[in-house]
Amino acid sequence: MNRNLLLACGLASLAAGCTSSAPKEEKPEKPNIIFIMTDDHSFQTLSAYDNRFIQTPGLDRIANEGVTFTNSFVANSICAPSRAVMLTGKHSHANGQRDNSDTFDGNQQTFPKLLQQAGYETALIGKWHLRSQPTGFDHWNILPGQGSYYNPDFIDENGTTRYDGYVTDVITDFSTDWLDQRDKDKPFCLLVHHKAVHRVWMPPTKYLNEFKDQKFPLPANFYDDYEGRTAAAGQEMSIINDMDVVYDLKMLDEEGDIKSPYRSYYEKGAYSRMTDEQRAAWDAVYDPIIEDFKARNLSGKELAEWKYNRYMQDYLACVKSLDDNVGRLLKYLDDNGLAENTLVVYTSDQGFYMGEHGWFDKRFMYEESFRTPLLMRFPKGYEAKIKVDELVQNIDYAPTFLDLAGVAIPEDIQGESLVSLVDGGQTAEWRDGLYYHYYEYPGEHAVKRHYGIRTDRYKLIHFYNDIDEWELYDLENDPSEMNNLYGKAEYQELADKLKVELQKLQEQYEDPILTQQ
Ligand code: SGN
Ligand code: CA
Repeated sequence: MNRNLLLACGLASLAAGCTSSAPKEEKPEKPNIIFIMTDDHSFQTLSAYDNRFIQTPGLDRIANEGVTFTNSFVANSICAPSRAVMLTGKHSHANGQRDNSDTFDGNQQTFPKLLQQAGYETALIGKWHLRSQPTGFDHWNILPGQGSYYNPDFIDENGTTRYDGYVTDVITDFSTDWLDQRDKDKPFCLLVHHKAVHRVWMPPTKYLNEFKDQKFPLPANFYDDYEGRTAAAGQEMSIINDMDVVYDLKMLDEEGDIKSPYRSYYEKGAYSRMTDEQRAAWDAVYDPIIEDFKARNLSGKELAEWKYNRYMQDYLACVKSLDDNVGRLLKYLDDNGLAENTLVVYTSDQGFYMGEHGWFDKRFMYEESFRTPLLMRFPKGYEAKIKVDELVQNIDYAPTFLDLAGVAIPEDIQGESLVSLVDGGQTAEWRDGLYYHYYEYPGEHAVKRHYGIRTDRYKLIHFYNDIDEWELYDLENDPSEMNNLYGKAEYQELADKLKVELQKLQEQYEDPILTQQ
């Protein structure tokens, strides 16, 4: 078992060899569940995982009082597919949501429906992005599509309504409002699904100055030349080439000297939603940045690094507001006597590049986007304060929730309950390989279709469709995945072995791609 028991043991119990078995409190039979998910939140910007860039005390509280999954991954690193994976506990081919353009089949089995049948009151607030109307929720209030940062529209059964405020605050307000007025005789399951920190990373006005003057260390592979990696070379998610100074980085000068094909998307979409007061606060910070940017007339590496820093400054300010709001929700649970009988889960729909390989966005099976943060604070009675190092994936969330709620896990669910990794220690049979499959090509950011396997040390990826290329990485010696070992004679045996394991996973999960190879 890989659990880091050091964290589990207080000093006193360490002295006693950590065998002390103080009688555990009784577990709640049907604990409440709060499933907080953000959009595009990288583990690099959550201090429980990595504290180089920002401190996130609100989120870290879940880690400190609960479980940090150190090897948490997604099945398909893109929004709508990730959401469908989580709702169903099944890989994308099995739930039908392969990419963002598919419409989720809301008639299928999902964990909210199963919890509802078991007597839970269920609610969904925030980003949904699955096109079809939510099913399995007693209450839902969702953003249309990607939603807006400022004064967002929400859709519920009665139609669309615009609300004042900043989206992360509004979603949290709606969540606590729902908790206030829920049926208190029932256990609840609340999905709090944030828009933040999705592109175009618009911070709340109160945090516009927070990171404004900070410079961040460039990732060592920021100027990656993608040698030996054809698909990586062909992407369109590079900070240098694809990040737009007006659209992404808000350099909307009044004179229109800064040219951009996306100027009006930002101006008419995001920027124009602000109230006069919000816009005045926004301009007070951005106008001097715009003037300075124009005066410097940057190019080459100077421009690239200026873009990287501005991106980080905006992104981190969005994370800060998210962190405040998670802290606020946790405080609500404290103040309302709900902390002890509620599972609190924090995750993102996938990871994100903070300039590694020169990128923003996600999609690839490389570590930064394949991984996702996963923190869980269990209800009383469960072993808490541990790290779990086993390979876990977002197919595992649905069975975990069902398991905790005492609901039988249907046979067709492909994930495994994580409860045994946390409590009970029956981990001998845990998986030693993860399966991944990404489909959105042709599409925005031009990431080729690919599938692959990751073990604790190695990763084998096959890019297919209009190319046929394999990549093999030794994550121990090459954690940044710069050196494709596929095709090298000394790694042939390893590649062959991994191909067999990959095929076994495709058989196990019944991915139809297997028959097309
Ligand atoms: C939008 C973004 C993309 C992003 C996708 C998917 N472009 O289309 O940069 O990759 O969403 O993101 S934007 O111009 O609209 O910002 S996802 O998280 O919803 O899958
Ligand atoms: Ca996303």
